Amino acid sequence: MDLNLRHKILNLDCPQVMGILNVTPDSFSDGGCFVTPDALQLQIEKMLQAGVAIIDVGGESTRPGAQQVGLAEELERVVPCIELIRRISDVPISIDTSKPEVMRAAIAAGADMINDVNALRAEGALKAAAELGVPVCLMHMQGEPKTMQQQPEYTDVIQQVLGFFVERIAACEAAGLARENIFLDPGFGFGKTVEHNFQMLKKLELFHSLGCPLLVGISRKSMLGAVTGKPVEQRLAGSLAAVVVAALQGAQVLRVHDVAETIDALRVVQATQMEER
Ligand code: 7PM
Repeated sequence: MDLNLRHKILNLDCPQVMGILNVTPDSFSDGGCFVTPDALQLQIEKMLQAGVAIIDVGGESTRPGAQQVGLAEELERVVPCIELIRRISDVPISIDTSKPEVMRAAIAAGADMINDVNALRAEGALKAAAELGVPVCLMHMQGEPKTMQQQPEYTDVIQQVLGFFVERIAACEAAGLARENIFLDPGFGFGKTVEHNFQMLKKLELFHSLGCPLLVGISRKSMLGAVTGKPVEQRLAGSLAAVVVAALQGAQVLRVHDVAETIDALRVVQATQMEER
């Protein structure tokens, strides 16, 4: 199965790594240390060197409890960053946003796909994505970033997330988006308890039932802190274990902070899965 991105074709038969590039001064894992152009370029080059498949550029902090970012500020953060990547590489770029104006500006600046934690539910987002005609990632979130971790409740988290996907895929198709351009993401940490998150990771395979490729973002998240007792800057080993669990269940794209380390872990998974062994 291949995915057509404007700057490259991505082979989804082996797990691909999406590197996180936060351009937010308050981003939780990186403490805003990528916001100067030099530091940003260094981080981009590091990911490229490691062999990243997609770079996910985000200028709006989606951290639980985070304040919303204004349109002008978000544009000022992400557009120069996308232009910078495009000057040095043809690596596929994803824009992490919920705002239709940012989607349009990012794609015009050279981005190739849309990653929306709001699953194109914002006013005008569905229309923008359909007109742009690029692949999209629909992520599940219960509630809103400000309050979603207050009391997440499900009777059956997997069935409810699947039900949400069914509804959003239908909305996307009605708006003219092609189904082969839709990634699904269960949204680890977005309106879920630690238990909900591990139920989803354990049965991740079930999310393949709708026929769309899966994108998983689990890197450094608090569910890993909950079982290792480690603060965010010491969650690499936990993150790699979680990525392996997801890859063994066929997750096609893994969204991570630590690109080089994740690629090594996935190479070991792939070597184990080679036909001739
Ligand atoms: C706190 C909690 C800070 C979560 C930052 C985050 C995802 C995403 C994010 C994801 C997709 C992070 C997240 N998470 N997009 N954006 N899937 N598609 O770890 O899981 O960067 S923000």
